[in-house]
Amino acid sequence: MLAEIESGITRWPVELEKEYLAAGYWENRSLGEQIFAVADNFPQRIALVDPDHGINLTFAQLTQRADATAARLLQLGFQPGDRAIIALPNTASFIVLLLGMLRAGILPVLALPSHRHFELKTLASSSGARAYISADVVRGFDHRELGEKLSQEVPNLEMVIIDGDPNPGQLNLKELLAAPHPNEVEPLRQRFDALDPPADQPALFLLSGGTTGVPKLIVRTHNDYVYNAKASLKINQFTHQDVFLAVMPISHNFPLACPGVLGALLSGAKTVITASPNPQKVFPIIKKYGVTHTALVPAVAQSWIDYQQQEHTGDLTSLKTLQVGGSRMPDSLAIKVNSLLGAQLQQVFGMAEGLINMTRLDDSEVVINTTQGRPISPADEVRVVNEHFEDVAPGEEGEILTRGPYTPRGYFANPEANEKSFHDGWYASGDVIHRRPDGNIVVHGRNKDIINRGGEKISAEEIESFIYYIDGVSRAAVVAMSHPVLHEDVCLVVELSGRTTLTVSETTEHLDAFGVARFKHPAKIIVVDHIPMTKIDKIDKKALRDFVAAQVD
Ligand code: OOB
Repeated sequence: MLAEIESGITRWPVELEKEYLAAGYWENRSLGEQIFAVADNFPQRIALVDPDHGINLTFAQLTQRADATAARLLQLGFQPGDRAIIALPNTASFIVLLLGMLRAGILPVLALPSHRHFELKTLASSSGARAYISADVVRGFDHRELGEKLSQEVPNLEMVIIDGDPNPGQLNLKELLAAPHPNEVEPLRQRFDALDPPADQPALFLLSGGTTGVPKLIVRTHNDYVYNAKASLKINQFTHQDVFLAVMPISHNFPLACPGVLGALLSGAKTVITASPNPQKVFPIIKKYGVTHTALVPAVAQSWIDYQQQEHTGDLTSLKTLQVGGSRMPDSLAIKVNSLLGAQLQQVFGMAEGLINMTRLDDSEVVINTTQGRPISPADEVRVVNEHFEDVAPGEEGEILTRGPYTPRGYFANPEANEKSFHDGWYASGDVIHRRPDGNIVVHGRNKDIINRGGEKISAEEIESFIYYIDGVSRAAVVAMSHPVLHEDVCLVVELSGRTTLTVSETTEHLDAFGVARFKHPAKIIVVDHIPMTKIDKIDKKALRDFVAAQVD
């Protein structure tokens, strides 16, 4: 059934697959089946709360809706193995849909509502998705129109499914997600229990925060992704009495599966899902629902701490663990978490490509506040290497390589990217780290040409390629500049000929015309006579970053 995509997938070596199974890291049970088995133990417990839309679903209601959704999707003509892009904001609908797709064996491609025409067109083509699923209007942007355009341009994208008010010819997500008639519940359950997809097959596609112009797809199998969530759960001592708050976009691996929403579902715990991380909105939600765990990027953690420091109004007593990751948390911020938010900090250094590192809850303060933790699985392998892929001496700085039971061996159908990022099965994330004698990792920087804007990764090359279309730009370089809240933002340095200025509003207009997501647009432009070059005539990004830092600070 999955023959069409099988050729794009790099599997683990067969011997290793056997080892992971024998050791119990892989359980040979699908994600949907495992969540349903847990739900059977807690049918009347609340699984999902969406305070933005007044939705409360018990585990029984959630699983029943998921099966009904699965049936309606198949009725529309989807087949197991088909792909569909989800670009929904954080809502209960997203989770019901995700579970429904897992039950039907339809593979979600997890995009963001901030993605625009450029990203989505590329994704729709590379994934072969048959549908684009989004909300009608998000932050003033009309996704129905975008969906129409995409479906006209990409032949495989036949359906546009809208949460809200669809345009003519588009489908209404709410109708797909509605509860089944009571008579249908049992037959649907039996039907989809029987259709359970093999656990060594793909469950979903994540996007890589990668360095090249084309968003790369990461295939996560049921076996590896269940383990991702369960290994994270084990370290977090998360139980069915805990409450997880999903506040960062759940298309990201971190709030989805580390342990995140999937971990909460697999524990029989409650998930509260909301779209805005604004502390004024979120703090009352934490209090009302007794949230115990959440996952944030440092920029959001900082906004919570600042707010609490200024307003002293948040009752966060229920909060036990605050996970922070996605970009390097400054040590100076880490030390404030416990005293100001009253929660134990857990630093998380992870990647959609697999490897997750976490500080442990009982680690010393020094470890928790100054390191990014250690791998969550005993089967994770980590090397620290120099530019020739030779191991550096213990404790020395180098680039991290990793492989393991939840780190796939290649991107989907992208031999060029695999050549660059995978070496003999080892994934090279491009992060520069050192490992302390106790095994904890400290992230120092990176050898990859990206900007990490508050946790969202932006490829410099991608933005540069669009800037070159602007008349009068003779050379362009995109680099990170420091930002007080996001820690990094996008700075464009240009050499011009035939024009003397280039403004941010001009580049915004230009990038909008290409349909490039707004979060990737330059926030500052510096015009120079000469962009520094290396001896081999490449742009010297390091010198440029130093130059920009001197200009901006
Ligand atoms: C998470 O995943 P991605 O795929 O969006 O980004 C991965 C990259 C890493 O290679 C690294 O460059 C950076 O994000 N990163 C960190 C970090 N956590 C991620 N850099 C420094 N310190 C950290 N704590 O960002 C992600 C996935 C799962 C869990 C957590 C984060």
